[in-house]
Amino acid sequence: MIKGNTLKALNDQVNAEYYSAYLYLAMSAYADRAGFKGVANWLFVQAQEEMAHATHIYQHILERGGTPAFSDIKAPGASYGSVKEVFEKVLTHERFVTGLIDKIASVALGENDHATYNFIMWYVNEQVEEEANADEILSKLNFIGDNNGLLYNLDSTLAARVFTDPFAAAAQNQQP
Ligand code: OFO
Repeated sequence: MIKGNTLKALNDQVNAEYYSAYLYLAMSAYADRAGFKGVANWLFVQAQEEMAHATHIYQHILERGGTPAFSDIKAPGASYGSVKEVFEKVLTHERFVTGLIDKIASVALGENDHATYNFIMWYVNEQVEEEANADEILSKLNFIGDNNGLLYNLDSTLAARVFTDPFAAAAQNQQP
């Protein structure tokens, strides 16, 4: 049975994951309107991943006998000055989320909830990837500078990203 502080931290994280989805949708909309369809695609896929994270944590709360609690999702900022600014904000946000995930791990251990600790380790690893992905794109943008041709190439590369449900394989393994 899940305990109070761990339950609160997980419920807060469901909200944070939905906020992440909102944020990336807002960024995706900016990129789309600005003509960067590949960047818009990358961010839209990122938003889909965040929603998958939110529902995965929600399911863990239920599985551990907790009650999901819902709170307002903050509106994200919607105006950006450049694609580079977008990815600077993606990286800053993912670093912030890493801090939230680390805190859940500490709270779960403090309440002897090894099941939640084990569960949240997936996110600890995921955050390494989330930060690295944003960092890699930002490094490329720093290299590109004002070169529109290179920016166009990067946009084309980001158009190839496709959403794959990170939990689909695990769900299939649970089928009888
Ligand atoms: Fe849910 O990983 Fe980004 O925020």
